[in-house]
Amino acid sequence: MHCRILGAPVQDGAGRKGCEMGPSALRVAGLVEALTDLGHTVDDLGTAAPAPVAPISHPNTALKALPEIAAWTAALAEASYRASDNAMPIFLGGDHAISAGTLAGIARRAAENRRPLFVLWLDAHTDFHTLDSTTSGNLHGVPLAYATGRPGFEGYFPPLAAAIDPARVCALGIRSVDPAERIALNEAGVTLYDMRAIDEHGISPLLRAFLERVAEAEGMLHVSLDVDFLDPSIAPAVGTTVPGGATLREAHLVMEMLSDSGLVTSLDLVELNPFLDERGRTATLMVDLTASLMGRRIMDRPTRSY
Ligand code: B3U
Ligand code: MN
Ligand code: MN
Repeated sequence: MHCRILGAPVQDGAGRKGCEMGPSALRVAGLVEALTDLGHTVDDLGTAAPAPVAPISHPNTALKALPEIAAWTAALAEASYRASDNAMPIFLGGDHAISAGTLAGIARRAAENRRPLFVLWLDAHTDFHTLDSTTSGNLHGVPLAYATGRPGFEGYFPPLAAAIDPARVCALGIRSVDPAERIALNEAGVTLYDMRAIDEHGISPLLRAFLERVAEAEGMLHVSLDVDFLDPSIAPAVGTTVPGGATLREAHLVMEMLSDSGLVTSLDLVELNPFLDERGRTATLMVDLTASLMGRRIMDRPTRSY
């Protein structure tokens, strides 16, 4: 596969500073080498820059860094649209606010290709707030709402070339949902598998059902991997740790199933805060998970499922 990697050092969307260093840490942890070792070609596009920042005011006074995040969203929407032309883009966050831009650009690409776009959101959170409903004001909590065309972003974030159908979104690993998000998620028809669903059924049948839908529709599939999808005991480098996350084995299994499916067309690696890491272990884990998604296997023969 031909991969294009793009650094998006955004940190103003998160409550704690440090995600700006995420792209560097992922590179230092050997992302490019891991991909080339697997036989992929890699074009490192370097580091994105925000569009010019213009002042914006909004009635929700809790909002933090709205002009900055709007500027990043505009730049990343354009950059991700370009990076997804006949290649698999991998976006290195940066906090999860980068996905407002990456999803907008990928949705435009999918519309142009006349293919439905599906999104797998691997996260403790649903990031389904609008600019009006967020109480923390941290804009890493809004990208999925924006990209699925929820109202309230008009005049603040750039207009969407194409909105993603929320019925084509699957959120997996969820264990922290705010009341306003809960109501909106139910109305929107997002498929949501929380930790209870994972515990009751196992992660693989849940993911398999979603992948079957993507395959059936001949869709494109964007995967957005938030570090806090993982349990904090294995991935401490994130500002918003939530206990009870995916285990190492669950996370690798998800990545291997995604790889087997051959359906993934773009990827975000987000929320890595290297300032909070322990000797690079979270950055290394994110690279290892990416390698599993891109074809690394324990054995070089198909795994039997009985
Ligand atoms: N829903 C909360 C918490 C949160 C969302 N995303 C992260 N944290 N990383 C909020 O602030 O919007
Ligand atoms: Mn997130
Ligand atoms: Mn999260």
